[in-house]
Amino acid sequence: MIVGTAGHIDHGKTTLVKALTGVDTDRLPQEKERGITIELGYAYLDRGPGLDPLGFVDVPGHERLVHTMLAGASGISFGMLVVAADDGPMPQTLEHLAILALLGIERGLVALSKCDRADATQRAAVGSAVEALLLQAGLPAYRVFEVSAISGEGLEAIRSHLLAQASVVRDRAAQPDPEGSQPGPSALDESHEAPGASPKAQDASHAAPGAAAQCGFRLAIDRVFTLEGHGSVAAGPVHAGRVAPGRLLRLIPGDLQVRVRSIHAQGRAVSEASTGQRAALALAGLQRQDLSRGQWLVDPGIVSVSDRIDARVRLWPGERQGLRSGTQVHLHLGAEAVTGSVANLDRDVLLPGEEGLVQLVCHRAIGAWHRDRVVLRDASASRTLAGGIVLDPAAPVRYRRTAQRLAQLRALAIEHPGQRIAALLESSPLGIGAADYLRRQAGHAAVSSAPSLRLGEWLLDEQHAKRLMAVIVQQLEEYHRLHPLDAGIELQRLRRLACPRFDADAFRALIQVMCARGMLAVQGAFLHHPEHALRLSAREQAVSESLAPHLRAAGFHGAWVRDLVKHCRHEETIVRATLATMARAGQVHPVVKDLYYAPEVIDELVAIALRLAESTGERGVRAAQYRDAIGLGRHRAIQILEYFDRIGVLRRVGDLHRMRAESAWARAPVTMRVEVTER
Ligand SMILES: Nc1nc2c(ncn2[C@@H]2O[C@H](COP(=O)(O)OP(=O)(O)OP(=O)(O)O)[C@@H](O)[C@H]2O)c(=O)[nH]1
Ligand SMILES: [Mg+2]
Repeated sequence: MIVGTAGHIDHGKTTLVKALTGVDTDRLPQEKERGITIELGYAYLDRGPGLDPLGFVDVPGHERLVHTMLAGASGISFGMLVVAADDGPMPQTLEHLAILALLGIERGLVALSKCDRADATQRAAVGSAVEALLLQAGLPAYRVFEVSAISGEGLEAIRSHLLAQASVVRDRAAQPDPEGSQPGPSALDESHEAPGASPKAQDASHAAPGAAAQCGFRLAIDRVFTLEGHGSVAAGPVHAGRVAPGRLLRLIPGDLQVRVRSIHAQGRAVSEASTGQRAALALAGLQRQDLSRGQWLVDPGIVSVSDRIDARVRLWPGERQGLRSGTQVHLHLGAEAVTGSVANLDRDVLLPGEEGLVQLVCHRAIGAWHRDRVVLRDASASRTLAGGIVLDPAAPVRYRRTAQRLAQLRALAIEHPGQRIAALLESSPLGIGAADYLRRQAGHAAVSSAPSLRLGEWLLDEQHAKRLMAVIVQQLEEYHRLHPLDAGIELQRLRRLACPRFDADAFRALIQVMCARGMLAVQGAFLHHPEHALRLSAREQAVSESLAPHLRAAGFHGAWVRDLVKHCRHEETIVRATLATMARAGQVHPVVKDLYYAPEVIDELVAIALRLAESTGERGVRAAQYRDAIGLGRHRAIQILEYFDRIGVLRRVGDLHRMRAESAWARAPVTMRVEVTER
């Protein structure tokens, strides 16, 4: 558990932390000189053998340092508001209390400090004023303790309350250390280290630590320093997951990959740090200037960086005016602070005390994940306005206020992971990418339980899948109606006609499902309706049998209709009709008008073209090359290549006929590698 102080300047936060832990967290010379806290301070309280120490983050109370207070408070799991009994609630008492409430720090206490300076009447008056504020802020669980750092009154009560609270959250450090590293202060210990940075910790520790520890690791950097023998060190609260020395992490924003050399967690050397702890990671191959407060160290699998964040926020009830679109704000998320603006999504004005959906447009990209806490302060950074949770860290620029988009955001607000994905899929007619979804959720989500079709990496709600399939079939029938002599339509062309905004890979997988369900059929490179007339009449069958040997014998040269008529001695009209039906059925290939090739000959010609294309760096074939390879004239080589372009085997780019990545010939739908599981 990490306890964070809060409260007005000079009310005794640092003194209280020192009285509880023995550590003076004001380390900087300027702090000592001026007697005020400027940077975040850290201390740990030992809880006995085998137990994770209790962490403290001490914040400044100065009105100009609220951004520092926020960087610290966003990483804590327990709030300790300090209110001087002689002074009573003051402006930053109120603002810090609002911040604790907006950050969702529901567990905490209030220390009524300097009680040696207030008589019973005054204590009682300040006590009831504080109780009223707690109720207003929606933090009724905060217990009030009267203390004095001078007389020692009330200190023991606070200490034992904190220790009891810490054991409510199952203590991960209680488990034996697999690598047997020795606890105890060392060079990486933040409370022994000197200048240059700041701290914070948070939100994952609000949830059951066990659950969060399973997700992708991420640490919000609130403090950076260099240490002899260790190199650059980044410290901050572990929001989720766990980390061990040797692990590769990504530093974001930015694209540096770093390796963890060694770890301190809760003030001691460890072989692993996990959710809810403060950790200091020594990083290999980094300069100190590569690191700054506000960045994140994360598992490469959950990198999520964005300058556009959709969130649900509550405007603080104490605000006088509503929040309008276009309002300039300071946005605080994790240890990061960035300027930006607000756009209301579900109303024109968000009124004080109301909760609404907003898009936060940041002036630069930051790391952000689903359910991260955000706090908004006004443009001059003098007031805390609003706070809430991130719903979509990679929000769209367009269609951001449509009914469908708002339904998606409401789905993302659902707490239960299974219900959340189900509702999201229901409000996403074109489905969602599972990998993207998991990354934005920082790996903490259930996609397996969703009642959906899984199309490779794509998830599609069953009802939407049915609708999409109906549109595809309808488009295909329309195509057959307009082009009755075509065997069918090429895969991606059908996608462009039926659902151009649908993911191309997911479409391929959906077509495979439809083929498996008998809704579509595949013939060579083409899709067709299973009932698209492909059967030859008895007479045509007889004609086709007499044509077959001649077609095969014609080989690479192909057979002209007039020669076929001569050979088989049927009437020209019936020969032509038979060839047209055979072409639709994929039994002959009309390379140019009146010139037909047998399918096995075409297979061989395709194989030669693909082999040539694969052997060149440009993955394509030129007419001259192909002419030499098949031993025919240049003119015929071009005709054949152009036929391959038409049926989607190749694609012409200038003089080159390139292999198609999505060629149905190379990867016919029936043999597609996309995994399909139906649930
Ligand atoms: N009499 C009395 N004085 C106290 C008590 N606690 C703190 N003080 C004094 O109040 C002054 C301010 O204490 P700090 O602990 O620095 O206050 P702070 O809240 O940390 O101040 P900032 O960090 O600058 O916001 C110091 O001179 C302390 O000695 C107390 O319980 N009784
Ligand atoms: Mg202080």
